[in-house]
Amino acid sequence: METGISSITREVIIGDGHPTALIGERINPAGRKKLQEALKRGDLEMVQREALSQAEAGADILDVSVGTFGVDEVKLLPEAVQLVIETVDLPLCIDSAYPKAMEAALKVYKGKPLVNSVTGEEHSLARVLPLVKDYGAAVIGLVQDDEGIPKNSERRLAITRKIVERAESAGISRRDILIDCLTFAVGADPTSGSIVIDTIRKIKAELGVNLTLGASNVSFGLPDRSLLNKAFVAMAIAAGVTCLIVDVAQVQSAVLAADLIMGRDRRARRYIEAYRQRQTPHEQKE
Ligand code: THG
Repeated sequence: METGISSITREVIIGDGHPTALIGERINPAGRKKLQEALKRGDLEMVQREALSQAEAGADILDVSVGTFGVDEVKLLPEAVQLVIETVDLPLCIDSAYPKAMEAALKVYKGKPLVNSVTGEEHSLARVLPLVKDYGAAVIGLVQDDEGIPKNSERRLAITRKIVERAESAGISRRDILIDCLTFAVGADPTSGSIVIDTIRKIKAELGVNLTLGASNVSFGLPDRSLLNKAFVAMAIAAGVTCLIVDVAQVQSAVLAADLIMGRDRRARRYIEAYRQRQTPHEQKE
């Protein structure tokens, strides 16, 4: 199963046998006061800087979210998308809970983006799936429905079945669906990590779709977040995710290691190349 996402000039293939695709999470005001204030003023300079630094760090795709209190997303999201596509040539993952803002952003995008996201809730399926179809996008499906987010993998799998069925009947190919098993902080609920790992395995075995994960949520509120995030991305890759929404600079080393261990980096080419780039000129001489 392969999902293709594209900008005008680049295509990223998500699937087994390919390196884990990394979606840079940092164009997102959640938990970031300065970015929130800038977005409220309509100032997109930080957005542009985050686009450049994440591309430099090796992101394959960039998530773009401007959702915060006091921002008109219908106006600002397309402006942010426009600026990011003028700044870097990576494909984008357009992140908004508002279908109107999503549509405004899809209108300015060029290529095949990822829509983040649809849920199993009726209102979401009804509004978002037609947009995905009309604009020829791919979509992230979240395992949430009108009853909420289930605490067990069987019901998360059932919501996935529903999303896949409804997307297929809306004319969207199964290839263009990525399922996100939804990560919550392990500091708040000690079962939230294992539910995700368990659900990934079940969905992969039954439906074969590509899977993504907003992995950084696992470490909210705990010290040494990067250690937890790195351990979690490695486990998620072993369980079968093919794409991750992460702080790329933070977890890339763990992703490269996990990809190599899981046979997704033939002849260790990417791992060795990254290792070489980390060496100082002095060490390289030896
Ligand atoms: N699934 C999908 N989309 C998502 C998420 C998901 N989009 C949003 C989010 N979750 C993923 N993005 C982030 C972005 C930032 C952080 C976590 C997830 C984060 N921010 C720090 C904080 O809040 O403490 C601040 C970072 C900083 O200051 O540098 O952790 O799950 N489909």
